[in-house]
Amino acid sequence: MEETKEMQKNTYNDEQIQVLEGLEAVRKRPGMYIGTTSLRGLHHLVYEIVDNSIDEALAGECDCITVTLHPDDSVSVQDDGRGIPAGINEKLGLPTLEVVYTVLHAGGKFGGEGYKIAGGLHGVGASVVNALSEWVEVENCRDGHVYTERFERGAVARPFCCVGETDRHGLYVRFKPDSTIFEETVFDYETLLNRMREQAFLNAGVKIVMNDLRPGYERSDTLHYEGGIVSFVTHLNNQRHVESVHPDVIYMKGERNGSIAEIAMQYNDSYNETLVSFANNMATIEGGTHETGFKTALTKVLNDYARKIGVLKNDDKMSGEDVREGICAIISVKLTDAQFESQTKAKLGNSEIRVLVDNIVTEKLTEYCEENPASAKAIIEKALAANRAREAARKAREQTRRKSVLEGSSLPGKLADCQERRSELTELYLVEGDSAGGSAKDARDSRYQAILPLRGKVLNVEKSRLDKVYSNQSLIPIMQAIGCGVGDDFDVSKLRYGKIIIMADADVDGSHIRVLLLTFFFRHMRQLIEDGHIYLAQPPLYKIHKNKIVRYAFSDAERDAVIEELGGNVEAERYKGLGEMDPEQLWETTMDPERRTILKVNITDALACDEIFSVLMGDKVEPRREFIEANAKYAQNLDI
Ligand code: 28F
Repeated sequence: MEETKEMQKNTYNDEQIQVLEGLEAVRKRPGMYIGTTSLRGLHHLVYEIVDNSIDEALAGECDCITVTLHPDDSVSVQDDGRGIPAGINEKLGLPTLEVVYTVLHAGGKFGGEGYKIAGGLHGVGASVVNALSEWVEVENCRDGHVYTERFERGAVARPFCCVGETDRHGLYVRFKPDSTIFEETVFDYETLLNRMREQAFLNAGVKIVMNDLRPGYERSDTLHYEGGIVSFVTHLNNQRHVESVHPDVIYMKGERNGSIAEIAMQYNDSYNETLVSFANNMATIEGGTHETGFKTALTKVLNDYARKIGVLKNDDKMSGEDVREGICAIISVKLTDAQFESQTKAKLGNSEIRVLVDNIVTEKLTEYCEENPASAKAIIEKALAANRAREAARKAREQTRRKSVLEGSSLPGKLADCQERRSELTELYLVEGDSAGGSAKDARDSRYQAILPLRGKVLNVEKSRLDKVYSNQSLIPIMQAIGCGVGDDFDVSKLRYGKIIIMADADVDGSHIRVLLLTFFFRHMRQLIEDGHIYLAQPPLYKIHKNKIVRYAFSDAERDAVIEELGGNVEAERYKGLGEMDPEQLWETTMDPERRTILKVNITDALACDEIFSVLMGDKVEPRREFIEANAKYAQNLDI
């Protein structure tokens, strides 16, 4: 017996070996634990650590979390919670802090039932961050003592040790992601800020302070919302008019068997639905039972009330889409045993949550309608208007279809189509103006490139009802050429071109057309953006020539560099528009796949994108002016 104990001091026991193997597995296959080693995965490390502080806040033990970006590309997270208990974990014979930082899936398993509520995307926590970091320094303040421990690539580099006394409490963690694992190791402040703001909204009262200490980028922000998700809705509706419907955010909350559901909602005067749901502080972008419960109850309550006050006749019915037109709603549920229908945790599956949310909304929204009849009436008027517009849109869509049948072909007359039929190989250029359209037709490789000149001003769909959109003369040819339908009829398998390239002038009018078209795609064919089918052409700004040498420049800086390079009597002329280029020039600068640059439009953050679209395209002037002033320098290459 004695001998065995001695042995354990010098060698690893079975459990400790498992610990080491666990972290090695994380380093070997990081994607399995954090999804990706791209920039997204890098930021994910911070979220995992912050989640632990949020858990402490949810336990009612932490008020303030500080996230700091340091000049050496490390990041620190500090909270004023209880700190980690200082004792030794019996099973492993290791300090608890070391267990939390070295054992995969520690927390719930080793920490007693139900401690962990906030779950990271993959629910992996501190040990994964440790495994994927060059080093981690932890300072744990608890019961008057300061303890520290250091890890390098997951292994203990300086053992857990008491280093002093303090009257502070809480955990401070600083780590540097491993550059041999991540493709990039420079954090983006804005990305972290957006996530921290979301967490501050979802956890009312928690204060999150962010600091950037990197030279040249110094900055600090404090995120603190006593109103929680009510503040979230106000923030999302900030760019929109709400007074015309109802002035107050409706807030509903309920609890059952340890699960909590909260809903905040407010209609605005737009026609869009902004419904964002969360389970345990993670966005559930594919929805799930909490969203279903909300939608069912909302439709039922509003139909019942409309019938009760006599504005809806017996057989008429408002659909779910009708009652959600112009709604902005946040649904947040917190539960101990969240079940997800997909690996990415994007869809919540717990059926008891559907019942819980349905009950809360049925009870509380009915009560709201009874107590606020004027607001309830305004909401119902809006839903009825949506109902009528949807009916009109259906008729307009049918008419579009019928018309194209009469013409014998469903393709627009102005389209110069390509020969190739396989959409993976084809490109559609949407070209501003007839003269540029003409050049593009002559310039293109007609085997796989199609040209559609745009006629007239593109409709601003942000300000238009569905029936207007579907019957609009500038949009119909685009919808017909692309071929996959819109809205409820959208079917990506019918897509006729793999790349849809917007080619507009590099001036203010061109920017306007780009934004109008992107708004249309974003609102009515969003999947095309999500699947990476929408691109922006990049025509040159300058033509520079010296005798027979001709060069093009795509920015002022590039123009200056080319002038410098060519020296002597160089001439630089600014292109006023695409129409000024002859077909050959257009081909070699903007359309030849071998030489052109095209920007793929991607939705990195659907919420931020939604915000940008409504600021740019909505009808509140003040926020638009502020946005354009703040972003003037980026206006040339708006990257959504
Ligand atoms: C900067 C990141 O990780 N904060 C944390 C706590 C508090 C407790 C805890 C954490 C107990 C047994 C696992 C304290 N007192 N910030 C953080 N704050 N972990 S992590 O407990 C860990 C579990 O093993 C804590 C009483 N209960 C829990």
